[in-house]
Amino acid sequence: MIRYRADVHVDDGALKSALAEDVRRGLGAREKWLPPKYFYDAAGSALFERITELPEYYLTRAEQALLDAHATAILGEARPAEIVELGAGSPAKVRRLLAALNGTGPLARYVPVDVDASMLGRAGRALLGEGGVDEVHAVVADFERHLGRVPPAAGRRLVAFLGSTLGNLDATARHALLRDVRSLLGPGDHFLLGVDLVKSPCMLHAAYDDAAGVTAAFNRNILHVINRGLGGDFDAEAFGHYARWNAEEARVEMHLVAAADHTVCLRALDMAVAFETGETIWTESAYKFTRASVEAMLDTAGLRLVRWDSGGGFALALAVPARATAAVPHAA
Ligand code: AVJ
Repeated sequence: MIRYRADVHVDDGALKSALAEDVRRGLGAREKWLPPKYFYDAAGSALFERITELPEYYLTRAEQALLDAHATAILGEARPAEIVELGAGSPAKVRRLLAALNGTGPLARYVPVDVDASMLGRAGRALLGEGGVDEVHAVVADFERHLGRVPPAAGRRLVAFLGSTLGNLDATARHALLRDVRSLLGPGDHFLLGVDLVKSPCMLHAAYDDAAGVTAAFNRNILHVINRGLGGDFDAEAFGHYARWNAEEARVEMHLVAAADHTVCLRALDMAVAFETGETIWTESAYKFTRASVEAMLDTAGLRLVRWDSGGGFALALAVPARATAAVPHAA
């Protein structure tokens, strides 16, 4: 019996042309920007793992504590036969969910969705070896583009989107993603969302500008990714790390700041990018939420909040598909 399978919807060629397109647009703009998904090559993923262990970066520990405390109750409510995990990354989060299933037997199927095929393979095989799940059906795909490719449900479904990854998306992209999530759910299915909460600016700033400089290295790593992918000659050390809390927009903004006037060449794009001293590349937004903002955001996507567990400045929101709204009758 085949217990691990992977459907591949993004290959290296597709990833490379998406990178080329995004960099051409982002670095060609008057206010330069880059999408945060390009942080995560092998080095960037390792740096992110180090970030999760920093004293200032409370998010991962807070979410883990919430999962340890409440996963049994959450899964008792959702009673899933399968878990679809978006932007799965490391198996640490789903492992906590599986541990909470004890007694009700192994999960029939785990469907992780992520662009990193090798990470999915390692995580999938490890989870199968641990016995918490019968079958892993990995979907190598971009969760912002390919949620339509998730295989049909194999039973009652829980879609999980943890780690506050949703916070990287702006309001328009969040809405589109939540609509896609809604269409993955049938009656009786659930959506579990992990979100970071609005809190003191000092704590937020420290979490994104740690004393050991790991977040700075993580931020600069995106320039190495571009150098390798597009034949660039960025000197990552010529950029400083800058993080600011934007209270109006409820987001932490991360930037790279050019230390001097200089020009960078991107061979694969035949593009020269000029920087002035102090000019920035906006590399990430990390939106922060409240219970009210989460409830409203879910609501406009056809999802209804049914459970809210918060602590340590973080929250787990459990939602179900809202009843279809009645069709508006024709005016007489
Ligand atoms: C993985 C998107 C949740 O926004 O906190 C960590 C990435 N950026 N430090 C976050 C990140 C800077 C992280 N997420």
